Amino acid sequence: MDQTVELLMVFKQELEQCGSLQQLQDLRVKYLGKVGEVTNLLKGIKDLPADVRPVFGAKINSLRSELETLLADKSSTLKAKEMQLRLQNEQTDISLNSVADWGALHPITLIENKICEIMVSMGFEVLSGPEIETDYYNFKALNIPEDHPARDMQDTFYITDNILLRTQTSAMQARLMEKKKPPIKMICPGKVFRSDNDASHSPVFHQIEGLVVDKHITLCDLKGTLEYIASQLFDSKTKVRFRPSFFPFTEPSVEVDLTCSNCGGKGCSLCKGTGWIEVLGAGMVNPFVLDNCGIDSAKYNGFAFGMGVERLAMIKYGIPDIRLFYENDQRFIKQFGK
Ligand code: 2NM
Repeated sequence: MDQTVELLMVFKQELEQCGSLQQLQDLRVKYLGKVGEVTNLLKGIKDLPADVRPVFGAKINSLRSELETLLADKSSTLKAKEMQLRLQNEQTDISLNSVADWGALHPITLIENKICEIMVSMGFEVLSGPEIETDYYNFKALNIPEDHPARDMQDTFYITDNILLRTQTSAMQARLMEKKKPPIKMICPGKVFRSDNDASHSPVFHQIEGLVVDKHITLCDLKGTLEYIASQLFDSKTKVRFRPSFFPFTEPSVEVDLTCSNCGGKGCSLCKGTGWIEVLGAGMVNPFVLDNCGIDSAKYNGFAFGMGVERLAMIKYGIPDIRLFYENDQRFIKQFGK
C-alpha cells in the first residue's frame, strides 16, 4: 500500500483517540514536527527513482495539508468541549440567597439625608466642620459669655483649656462667616458632644444648624423656611409656631413647635395632649455674632436655626428612647427607610 495512505489511516486512528489539546499538540509534533513522520517520508524521496519523485513529493504535500486540516478541525472540537466543561464547572448557583443579608441606612442617616436634600432644593450649601474645636469658634465668636453654664466643665468635654469637642455645629458657621461675604445660605450637619446621658440625652448626638445672611432678612423668612422643611419632612399641613426664647447667638430667639405629626394637632400621648411638639430653636442672628465674624451688622442681617436629628427621628418614627439609635441592633435599624 502507498505509504502516504497508510500513514493517513494510522494518523486518523490516533486522532480519534485524542482527548485533550495537549494530546493533540503531541500528535502534531509526532507527524508534522522536524523529526516527525511526514518529514521522514520526505527524507525517503532521495532513494526513489527520479521519475516517481515528483509524484511522491506531491502526495506527501497533499498528505501534509490534509493532516493540518484534520488537526485544526479536531482542535476546534476539543476547544468547544473544554469550554463547555468549564462553563459547567464554574457555574454559580445564584438561587442561593441565605448568604445575602441586606443592610439598611440608619434612621439618623435617613433624616440627615432628607433634610440636606430639602435644604439643597432651596439653594443652601451643605458644609461640615471639625468635631474638635477651639473655645473661640464654639463659644466666644457666638457671643456665649465666659460665665455661661454651657461653658462649664460639667456640660462640655474639654481636651485642654482652649480645645474642646464641639457642643454645636454653629462653630463651623462662625468659620464660614469669617471667610465668605453674604449672601450666605448654608447648613452644617454633624456630630456634637455634651456631657449628658439619659433616655432623651446622649453624650454624642447629631445636629443640623442652618444659617442665612443677606440684606433685609426677616423673621418671616425664617418661618417660611421652617414651614417648608416641616411640610417636606412630615406632612404638607404641618403648622409652625414660635414661642419667645433666649440664645446668646440670636436676638430675638424662638422655640419652634410643629403641629403633632402623630395626631395632626388634636392631642395625643406623643404631644402630651397639647397638639404641638417642640422641635428646634432659632432666631435672628445676634449682630454681635455677625460683627465678631467680620460681617457688617449695619448692612447685613440673617436668621439661624438648630435642630437635633435624633429628636426629629424620634418624632417621625415614634422612637421612645434615644439609646436605641446607638445599640446597632439590626432588628431596630432595618425597620426604617422602606
Ligand atoms: C440654635 C438655635 C438658634 C444658631 C446660631 C448660629 C450662628 F452661627 F448664626 F450664630 N448658628 N446656629 C442657632 C440659633 C442654633 O440651636 C438650637
